[in-house]
Amino acid sequence: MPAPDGADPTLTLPVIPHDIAMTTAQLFPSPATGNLYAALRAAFPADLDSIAVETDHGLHYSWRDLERASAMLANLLVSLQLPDGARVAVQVEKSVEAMLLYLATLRAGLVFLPLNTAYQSAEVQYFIDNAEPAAVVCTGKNFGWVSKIAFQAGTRHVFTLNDDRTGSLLTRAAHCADHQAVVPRGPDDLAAILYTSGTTGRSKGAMLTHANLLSNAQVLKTSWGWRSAAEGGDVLIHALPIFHVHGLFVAIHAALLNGSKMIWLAKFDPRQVLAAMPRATVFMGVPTLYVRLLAEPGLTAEVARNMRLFIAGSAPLLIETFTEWQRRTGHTILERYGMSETVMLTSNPYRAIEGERRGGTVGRPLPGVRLRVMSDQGQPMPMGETGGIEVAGPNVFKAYWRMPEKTAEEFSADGFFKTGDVGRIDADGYVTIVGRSKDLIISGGYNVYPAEIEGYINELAGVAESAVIGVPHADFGEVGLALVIAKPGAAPDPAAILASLKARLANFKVPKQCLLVPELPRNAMGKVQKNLLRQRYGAPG
Ligand code: MCA
Ligand code: AMP
Repeated sequence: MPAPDGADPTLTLPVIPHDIAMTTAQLFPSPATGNLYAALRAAFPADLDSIAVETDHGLHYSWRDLERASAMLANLLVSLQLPDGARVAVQVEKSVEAMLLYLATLRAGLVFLPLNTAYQSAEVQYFIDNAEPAAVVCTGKNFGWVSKIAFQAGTRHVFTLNDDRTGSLLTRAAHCADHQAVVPRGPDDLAAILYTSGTTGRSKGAMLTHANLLSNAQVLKTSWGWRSAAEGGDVLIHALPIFHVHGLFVAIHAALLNGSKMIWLAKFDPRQVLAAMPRATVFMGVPTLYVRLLAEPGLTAEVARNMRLFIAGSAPLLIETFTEWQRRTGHTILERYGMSETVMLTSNPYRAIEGERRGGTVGRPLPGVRLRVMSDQGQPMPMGETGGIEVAGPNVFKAYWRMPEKTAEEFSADGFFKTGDVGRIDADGYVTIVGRSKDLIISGGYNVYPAEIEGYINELAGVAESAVIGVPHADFGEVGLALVIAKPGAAPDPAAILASLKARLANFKVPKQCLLVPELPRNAMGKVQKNLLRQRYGAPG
């Protein structure tokens, strides 16, 4: 239906005059090349002995190392004779070997399921019970409890992998051949499942296909002007965790698909990033990383002189951070927007000819992405007006794992995915995200669903009910604040509430503060009015 002002609310802007909105058929000329790994491998440089990854521990991995080691790991996985579509769940610390395990899972035609290392047993139990992985890889120190959960759920194979290149996975793979024929996969075959927390507390597994991931990687490679070796090449500073979309797909795919070296940091450390900058050209980070880099006196235009591009996303980048970064380094951060269900959706322009990088916006829909803004009643909103953001494109996931009702609920009748983000599109196509209809806190780039935390708090002795809200925070952007109503006659201790959450939940989910309150404001339907709570308690922290 046309928007009231006659403008087409569905934007697929041909802003970049390149042939990058490739069709699936172009990306996958034959079924044998349908495997994402095959496309990544095809982009390795001719000189396989050149360095692909350099770590903060002084290790160097050549492209040949990546090819051989991922073949060995893939051969190990293939030798397990797992059925088609089998899941490999992985909860390990960041290491190059963990990335190789991801590549090996693709090569073996299996489905990669990464898990945040902060998750504790109840959280891991949920994912394993829900996904029923055929193989689980965990750290040696967690083997006791993870293997117990996995074996109880019917998993037959549990391996260990530590961040110092030890563990049963590597020991077993060492006996495998270092050549492997990539298992053919079609574009619609599953490559990964990424769990995103659910608003009701139940996490949903977003099923991403080889085509979802490769089409997005191709678009980003061109949109962000990754330079070929002949143009001087690129070097990426990889400082993000590799169990979420940003570090695992956006960063790793971009570097591999461009045959670009990565400077691999096991953990984000602003000083290590600054030390790497003179030898690098691209950096990707969540806003907290930029805030922490700005706190370093060593961040100067001189140290960033060799850099070509700074990319931010996963959470809103404050305009102050955007402006201050420009002032300190002379570089304009490129902000983009995406989701686990969709990989990347929009991006500010890379090239000046395509427009300015506009702070406070997430740029325009990427080539191939259709993005529209809808009213609560499912009608297109006029240009410039605010509504729910819906998207479609080759990057949008297939379905939620074993949740057909949820999948149906979150897609419109004409196939658009309802993101739960609220925003508007300007006349020149820039998208601004102004809020979320989903009750979600994004803290330091990690998503925290209040419903899940409230569920835990409400079970504690002396608690009648609770509401968790996000409040501004200088470092993490937003953090959780728990507001708790005591049962009559009870006086639960806020510090004890936080301590018991910490014992059971991933640490980043634990609210930073807990207050006892006499009541929670409710609307006529009896629903807690979190907007009022945010107004009352949301002074910047
Ligand atoms: C750590 N802490 C946090 C967070 N991280 N609290 C709230 N939010 C956080 N994100 C707390 C811990 O609970 C702990 O508190 C204390 O900080 C120190 O923990 P540590 O792990 O040492 O923290 P850190 O190393 O300083 O980590 C901060 C970080 C990290 C580097 C900003 O959170 C991070 O890597 N964030 C990036 C997340 C990311 O990659 N997101 C992309 C998602 P205590 O001691 O009290 O327990 S992908 C995505 O969103 C999409 C789709 C997209 O668009 O990209
Ligand atoms: P995830 O659960 O990791 O898939 O998180 C996806 C959510 O992160 C999106 O729905 C947005 O709410 C948020 N997000 C990602 N990038 C941005 C951005 N640049 N600005 C604002 N929010 C963002």
